[in-house]
Amino acid sequence: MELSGCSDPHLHVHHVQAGGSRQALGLAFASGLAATMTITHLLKSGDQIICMDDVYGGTNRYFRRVASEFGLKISFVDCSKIKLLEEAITPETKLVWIETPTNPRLKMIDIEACAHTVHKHGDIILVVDNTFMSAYFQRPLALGADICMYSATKYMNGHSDVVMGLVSVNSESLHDKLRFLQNSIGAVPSPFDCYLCNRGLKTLQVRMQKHFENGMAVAQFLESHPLVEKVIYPDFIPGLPSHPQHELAKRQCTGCPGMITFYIKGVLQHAEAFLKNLKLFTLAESLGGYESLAELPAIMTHASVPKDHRDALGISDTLIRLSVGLEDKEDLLGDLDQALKEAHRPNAR
Ligand code: P1T
Repeated sequence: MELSGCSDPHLHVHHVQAGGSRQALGLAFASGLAATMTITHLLKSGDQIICMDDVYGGTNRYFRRVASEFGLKISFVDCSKIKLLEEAITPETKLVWIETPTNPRLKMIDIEACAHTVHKHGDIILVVDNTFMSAYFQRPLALGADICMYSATKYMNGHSDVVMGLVSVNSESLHDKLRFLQNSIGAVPSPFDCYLCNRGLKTLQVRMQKHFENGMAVAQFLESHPLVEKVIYPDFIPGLPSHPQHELAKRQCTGCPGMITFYIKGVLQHAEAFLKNLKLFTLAESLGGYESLAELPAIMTHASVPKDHRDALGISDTLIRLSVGLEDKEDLLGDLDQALKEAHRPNAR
């Protein structure tokens, strides 16, 4: 993938599909959310959006509190259960929005099965937010999605110094509609951000391999840690039974990023003490950069999701999300170990 025409904010993204045979058409946006908003403008008042129930908190907030004000109907559905998706589709459904793996619960969704179900019903657009996997590990268009979207702020740029969104499509007419909307709305990135993102994309392959390696090491370490309740990682590790859908992960993706969520033993105070005591991991939102980050979705990235919705998804006060970076593996494990022990030290909180 290459961003071209950096002096022109209406960028083309040339995205070579898996196998290298087909070129997708792409557009770059001012942010991931700017891409989301522009895609949503394809719809009109009265149309229905079906959105995966577990998505980035900002996507949930945008659909629920902004798009709905413009007359769009929003339904949150667990699309990892294809039957539920099928049942939710109505004649008004015009867009199905999924993330896989989801943010933050890392549920996997079968993209091919979703595309099959959605396209049976006519002109519904299937969007896959591919932010977590990046173009390196997962190719949604090749699996039948209509739009592949990225917050390039994360892995695609990888250096935590750009805010940008990317979209790729196979259809020229869809591309032209999105390009018109992008131009009309003004949701364009700056030339300098395009320059930086191009720089980041050049090392996507080596970065993703290292995120994969470090992520697996951290998942394995946490899995066996006595102060950890449960680890969620769509693993590729034989014998690590942490994810119920790892067969799907193996079929659909060629690797895993450094995103791990886990439940720390104890209560909110233990989670807070753990985060406070981390030295190498930085307490921050965002993800996918070279540096390791940790956060508490319930009060940070997903605080805007209503509490009953969070509870139903299992986004509890002890659910911690890690974005494992490119640092030395042993340093990362050492930091997690000392912070877990510190959080559980009597009188430490
Ligand atoms: O931050 P922005 O470039 O606007 O992208 C929004 C976005 C879209 N999709 C996914 C899956 C995301 O994770 C995000 C942004 N997420 C965070 C900032 C976060 O910490 O989860």
